[in-house]
Amino acid sequence: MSERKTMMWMNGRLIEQEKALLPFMTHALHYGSSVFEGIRIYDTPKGKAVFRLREHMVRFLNSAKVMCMAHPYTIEELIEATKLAVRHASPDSDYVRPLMWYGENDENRIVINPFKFKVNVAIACAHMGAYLGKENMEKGAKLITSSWTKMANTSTSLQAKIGGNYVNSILAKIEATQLGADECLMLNTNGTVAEGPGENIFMVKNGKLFTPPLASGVLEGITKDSVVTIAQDKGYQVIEKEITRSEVYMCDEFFMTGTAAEITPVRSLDERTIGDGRRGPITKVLQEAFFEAARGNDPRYVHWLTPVA
Ligand code: PPE
Repeated sequence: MSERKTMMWMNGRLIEQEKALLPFMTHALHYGSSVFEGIRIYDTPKGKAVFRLREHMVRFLNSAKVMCMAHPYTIEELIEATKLAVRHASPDSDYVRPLMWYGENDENRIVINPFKFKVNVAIACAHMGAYLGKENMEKGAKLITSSWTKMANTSTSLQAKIGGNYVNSILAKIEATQLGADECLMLNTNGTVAEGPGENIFMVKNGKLFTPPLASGVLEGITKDSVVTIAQDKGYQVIEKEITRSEVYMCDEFFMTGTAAEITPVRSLDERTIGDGRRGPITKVLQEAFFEAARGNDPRYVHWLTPVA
């Protein structure tokens, strides 16, 4: 067994992850005032590569902007920092977690206003594996509709990946787990389908793909964008429209997309079997094409990969 320490990047330098201890008065710990990203690392014929790194860093900086976080980093510096962190990560790492958060203030004051609090930035790597279980990548996940409504676009910035937003996802995930489901589907305040706790969603009906627009209360997913690109390149029509819960019961195929979830098929929602109750044919085509792209085997999409070697 290797004794190698797990390294991460924090505030400009590489440190041992076990030494990244945070003060109790960290603002983000009390109020969720952090922003984050999740990025995949794939093994490609040219070694380890980071998938759509620049797009993730653009969203990271936009999330920080929404939270009015003042930090000294350019996108180029954060890209280099990520590459450095990945190079020093343990070999089983397949996921990167950049995090920016409001830390302490100098006066040890407890206040919601974050402006006097120091902004920290860190990038750590970890092993993620198959987010909703390896066998569900073929079998399909079992979903319930959450009794928790997805927060509204008027309650918070849903296009920013803000730590505190995820309390909504945590409550939904707890419910799904307690009820024996793999994951849940969240409806928005209008009662239409938004997304999963950490995934965008796609419905297939009569050979066409449907996915909810940003107005439905969803994160602008980078995996979603990859799937739309691949699907359109294969000649499928992709339509953004509001989707009802019943439409999902009656659709031909349903799948979830996300950096962690990649493309995970769904076999049932609220005990209603979707399609044939397993990964549908279009889902399979898109899932295989996605992995070919992510693993650097499709020249059309190699620009999505940043080699780290
Ligand atoms: N919606 C939400 C709410 C979300 O958190 C994610 C990513 C997505 C959609 C898909 O976005 P993208 O990764 O850009 O395709 N969720 C991240 C966090 C998961 C976690 O458990 O932590 C992820 O997939 O990395």
